[in-house]
Amino acid sequence: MTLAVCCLLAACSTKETPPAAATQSISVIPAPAQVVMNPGAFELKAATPVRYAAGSPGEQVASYFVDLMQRTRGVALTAAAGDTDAPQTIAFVLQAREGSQVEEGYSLHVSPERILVSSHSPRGLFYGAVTLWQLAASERIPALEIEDAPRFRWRGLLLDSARHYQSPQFIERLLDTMALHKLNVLHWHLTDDQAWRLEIKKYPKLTEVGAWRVPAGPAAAADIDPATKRPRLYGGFYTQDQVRAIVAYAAARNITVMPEIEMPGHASAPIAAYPQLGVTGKASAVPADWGVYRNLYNVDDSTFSFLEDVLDEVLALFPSEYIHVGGDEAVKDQWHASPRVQARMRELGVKDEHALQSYFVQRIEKYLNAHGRRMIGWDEILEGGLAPNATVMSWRGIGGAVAAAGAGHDAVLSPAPTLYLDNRPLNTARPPGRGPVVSIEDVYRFDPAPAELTEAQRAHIVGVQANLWTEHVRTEDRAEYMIFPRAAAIAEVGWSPPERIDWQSFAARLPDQLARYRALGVGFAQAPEAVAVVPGRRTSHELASCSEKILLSLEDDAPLQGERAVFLVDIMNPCWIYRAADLSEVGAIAASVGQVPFNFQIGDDIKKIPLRKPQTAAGELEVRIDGCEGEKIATLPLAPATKSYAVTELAPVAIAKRTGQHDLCFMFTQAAVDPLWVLDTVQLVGLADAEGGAHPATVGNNR
Ligand code: TNX
Repeated sequence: MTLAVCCLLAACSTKETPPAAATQSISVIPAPAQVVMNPGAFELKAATPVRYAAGSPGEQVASYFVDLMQRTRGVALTAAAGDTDAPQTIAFVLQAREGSQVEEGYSLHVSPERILVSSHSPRGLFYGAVTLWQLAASERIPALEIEDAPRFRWRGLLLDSARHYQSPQFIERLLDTMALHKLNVLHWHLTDDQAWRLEIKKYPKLTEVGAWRVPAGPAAAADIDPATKRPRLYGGFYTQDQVRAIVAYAAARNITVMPEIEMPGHASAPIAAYPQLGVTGKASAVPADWGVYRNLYNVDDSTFSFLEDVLDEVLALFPSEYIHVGGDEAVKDQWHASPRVQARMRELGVKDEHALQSYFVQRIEKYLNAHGRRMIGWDEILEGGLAPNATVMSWRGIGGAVAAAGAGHDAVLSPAPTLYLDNRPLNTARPPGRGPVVSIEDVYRFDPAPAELTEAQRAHIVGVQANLWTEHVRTEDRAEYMIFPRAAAIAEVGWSPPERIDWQSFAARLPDQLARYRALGVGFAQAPEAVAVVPGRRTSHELASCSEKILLSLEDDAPLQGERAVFLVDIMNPCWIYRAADLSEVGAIAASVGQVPFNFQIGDDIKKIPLRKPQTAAGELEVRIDGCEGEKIATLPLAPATKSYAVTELAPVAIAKRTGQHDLCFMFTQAAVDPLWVLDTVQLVGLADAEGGAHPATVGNNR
């Protein structure tokens, strides 16, 4: 054996990963790369000095740590410059380190005598402080040695502030909590069809017009603003001063705020503000539907000048190396139909609309590169030819990342549905969002090193990101609920080495993470307390959906103030099944129903929604037995519900006596898709009640 090999082996054996049991005895998320437990503990007291070398970056980190301890543990430590080698101190020390120079790495040594957090970078020091804060849940901090560094350099979270607006205060709190997960990229989705939220000085109408919309539906249309005598507008935007403050706040927590300015699609709001940017030239209001609009930017030079002007202001605000330009879901119909766009395509010599999107994106990339930045876009930017230096954010599964990495490009993994936090987090909960459940375990089990990739291609995976889209996430409380604790799972996937990824271990550490959220005042999802079941009554979330084409947990559009109902509905096929209903003692069926605006841009798919012929003008709720093709056993007229924007209890309808268990199928008849009728609850009314003509036992509803 040569000397070199000996050394190599020796180096390996000192770095040998300790047995899993050693890491499990501390409760840190994300799990550190290497932990060695030692005997004894450091006793933390309020009098324990927190030290850093005068004038070093340790100062900022030390005061961050002290503040955190005060806020969350009520311990009043004091940070000061001084001797970082003194006994019974906590020291934050920036030191040149040999060996691995991973930018965000750190060491944390706890002995009964002292605590030393050291790193060769301020970032690493910061993460060491975060780990120490997690360990300092009690006064006895176990003696140990941690050597830690992230697996990926991109550990992101997307916040969609376009579909719904969140306050700067909320965003700062989110940044705070992200930092405590060692997440380091906030992907800020600032523009979309439904809003433009970033102040651009040169184009004031982007926010004067583009940041405001009339929400969908009759309840909002009837909500007249006394000041304007028009329907009240929903919206808001971020001033450049606010953005600068947010970016600085993030930077102090080692988070890069990466803006996304969508193009060439998802652009209805800017086109509403400046119709000359669009293809049709027609003026229209900022729309309030979800889904995919056909509106695209045109490809005139003046439009590129506009985008470059916007980017100039964006670059001045955001130091982020990467600028996200969207690129997703740009349906090409308008470009295809426009003689002007087609003429421009011939001039440019591009063969089809995909190639035109590629031209569009490459032109923007050149501009960004010339200004020292890198471009990133959703995986559609691969279509028609990828811009030469672009990084791909893979959302339609991981195929985009595989293709990008194969072509030598970097990629971030952010696949739907696994890393899409707009999906419901728990089966037992009914927040508005996408219907299919993505549990914390689903997120945790996401593999960022897919077998489809060769070793060389894996090197192009720069990281992972979870996305909170907010079509159905109207409030800040709900945003937190959707993000946490699933963000803890993505944080560990992005940070911890593969040999530390262990669901059982993570699940065992989760209760401590939830305790941290409580200490921080951060909302999170957890299984609700068991609610008393009203016999025979089920909410839409407790029924089976007949299909899951576009399954949504959809919030009612009314009432405008106060609590609203939430319905689980497949908007492509509103149809529910009450499985194995025991009808032996049932004399009648009652239901509560809602109607919501059909505000979904789904293109020609709208023709696929089945419409069943109504018997009366208002339509009916029909109940069939033994499946949806079975005999109709009850018909509940919708007329009483047409007058209410919110939920209406329909009177029970008697059914013929039956025995045994049957699947009951609930479908509406209606002449048009809008409004969308939805089931809130169904109730099987006992024979005694039904015969007495009584209404069903009063039900608490699911609001
Ligand atoms: C698809 S993800 C989108 C978003 C939606 C999201 C959830 C991506 C690049 N585009 O515009 O918000 O689904 O509905």
